[in-house]
Amino acid sequence: MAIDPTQPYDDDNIFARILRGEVPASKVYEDDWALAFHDVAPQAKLHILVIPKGRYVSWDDFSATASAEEITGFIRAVGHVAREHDLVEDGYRLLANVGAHGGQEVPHLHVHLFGGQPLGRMIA
Ligand code: IU
Repeated sequence: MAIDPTQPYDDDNIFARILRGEVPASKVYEDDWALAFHDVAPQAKLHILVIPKGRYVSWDDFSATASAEEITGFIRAVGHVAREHDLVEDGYRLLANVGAHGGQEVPHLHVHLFGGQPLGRMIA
């Protein structure tokens, strides 16, 4: 079910639990600002989720309230993961779903990183 991005952050959401180490995840990268792991239901040959370590429901509160350090650290982490997976030459796609129309299901900001194959032209 789609989430409401205007609701307060839920500390029991699945990605919060992954960040606390309570639920396992197939981690590919971690630093002070971000954690990246393989999506459990990949929609492309390579499908990684990158999440900030802070308590942000979506791109909305992250872009409005995160510190410059958090925003920079998170964006650099996304780029780092793409480079680490040799995706730059062939290209890749980033996607962040927000709320009901975006189809967001997990209420902790996550950027989908798709790659490893031609992805076509799509809006969703
Ligand atoms: P969305 O943007 O909120 O719709 O995407 C949520 C993603 O989280 C989706 O691709 C799921 O397959 C993925 N996911 C996961 O990787 N591990 C989980 O335990 C759960 C969802 I729940």
